[in-house]
Amino acid sequence: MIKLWFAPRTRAVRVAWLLEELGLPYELQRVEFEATATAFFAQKTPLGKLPVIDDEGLILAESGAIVEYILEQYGRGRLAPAPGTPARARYLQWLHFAESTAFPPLGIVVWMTLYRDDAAAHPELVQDAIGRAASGLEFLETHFGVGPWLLGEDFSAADIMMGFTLFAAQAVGVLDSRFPIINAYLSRLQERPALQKVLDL
Ligand SMILES: N[C@@H](CCC(=O)N[C@@H](CS)C(=O)NCC(=O)O)C(=O)O
Repeated sequence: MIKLWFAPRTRAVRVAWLLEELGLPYELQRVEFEATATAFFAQKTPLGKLPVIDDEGLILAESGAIVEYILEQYGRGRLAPAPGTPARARYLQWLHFAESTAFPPLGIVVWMTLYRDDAAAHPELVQDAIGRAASGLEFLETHFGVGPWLLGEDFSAADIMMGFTLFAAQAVGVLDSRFPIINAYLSRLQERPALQKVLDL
């Protein structure tokens, strides 16, 4: 059974959400999130970060890699279009956009305003990160498509990756009324029973 090191409001939410959507059994190893301004890899997990999984001795970090690994091993074709299809290309774009492009400026805002105590001394840095975070959201708002999910009618793991990024954008106040399409999308995500279960963990 997969063991998941988990703390609420961290990227571990993505993995628990995926496991719930797939209906896979898993063991939750709860840890207290260590918020720190100076050190990284300081979480009480085998690789110092959240999330980490242990699948029968295979220890893995990186939420996107974990999501892809679980789908390859246990997905049986669910929650991801087949390789070689046009939908797969779009799936890969959003899966990686969520963590690689949209999240980094949000991470800087969180780091500056929550973990450090000198944000007031660097307003230009915070404003720059907020501006870049908003640009990422503009890209998503513009290229979202017809919905209801990123790939249209088919909910996929790309929605799970993006959902957590949008929670962070909402938490730092970037996801405001400039983004009606994304706000409606986030509301739909929040209605999914699998996510509701994870938000209660
Ligand atoms: N790109 C990684 C980021 C992992 C990450 O930074 N996780 C945060 C929690 S959401 C963490 O462990 N922060 C503490 C640290 O960096 O030491 C992923 O998607 O898993």
